[in-house]
Amino acid sequence: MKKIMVTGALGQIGSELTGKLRGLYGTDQVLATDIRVPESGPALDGPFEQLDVTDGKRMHELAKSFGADTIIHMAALLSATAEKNPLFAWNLNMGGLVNALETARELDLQFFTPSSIGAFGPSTPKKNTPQDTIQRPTTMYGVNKVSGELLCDYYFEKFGVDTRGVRFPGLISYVTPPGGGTTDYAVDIYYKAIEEGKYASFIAEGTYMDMMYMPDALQAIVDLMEADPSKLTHRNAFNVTAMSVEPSDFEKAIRTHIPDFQLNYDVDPVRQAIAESWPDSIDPSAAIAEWGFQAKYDLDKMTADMLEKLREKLGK
Ligand code: AKB
Repeated sequence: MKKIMVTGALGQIGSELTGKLRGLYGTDQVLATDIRVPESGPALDGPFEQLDVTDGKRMHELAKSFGADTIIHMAALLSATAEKNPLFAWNLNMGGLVNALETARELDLQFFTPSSIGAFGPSTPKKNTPQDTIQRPTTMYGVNKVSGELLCDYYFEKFGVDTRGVRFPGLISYVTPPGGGTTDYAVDIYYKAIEEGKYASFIAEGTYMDMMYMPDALQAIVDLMEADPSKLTHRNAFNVTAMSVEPSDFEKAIRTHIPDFQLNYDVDPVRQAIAESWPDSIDPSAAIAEWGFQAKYDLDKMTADMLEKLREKLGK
């Protein structure tokens, strides 16, 4: 990875990934693109172009004129938003992905895109979900993610595009809030703990999902992209996770720093149903074996860092 184009660079992952890649490979080596145009902020510290990922011609032109050797395709709608407007989600998530894969094929670029725990469904084994298993998701987001995993495999097998990817769990970060995800409660809870000392979770007590702190997610992308291709059996859609947690686990962890913190529940049936269709915990052993994946943050370490950084950010 030397000249990298990032789509969705203002999103939850893209905004931090762009900064990390610029730190590693040089500011001018990373072209940030997004459908939105920021007035200020880190995306503008280096090259930035507006890009609607459904416009394949412009995507190709931007990658070509930048001289990219890698495309990291992050632009996508998350699970809860996709469920509200499934056809739009299909067009954006799949249309954007096909355009990015075609750009990679035409210009011979290395390629990364994330899949998700949302690629699993109710008939998938729920605990320690294997790398290779039943994938019959019941959400549009999940349908997009499984289709995307297969499409990335296809572009590798058929055209030799160096496609790589992981199945991300819920990602937790103090920098850019997520939007429209089922796991977003795990970010909201930290903001509300500091701002109000209490939080009403839209996910019910006892609902386990995998989560990961953003620094580990960013490192996973870099490590997978730099991995020796001869060691990769799976290439796309590696299970990665740092913890399997439910809302009251966050409550306990936050209370060690904010003893009066109160957690209540105001369950959203739509997001609860999505969460229940996903695994409780996934098995990352293929990622560990094939490219040395490891997460540095567990729940307690992440909570301490989140609260410290959020207090600085919110001035509390
Ligand atoms: C979502 O909740 O939609 C995402 C995901 C797990 O892919 N955070």
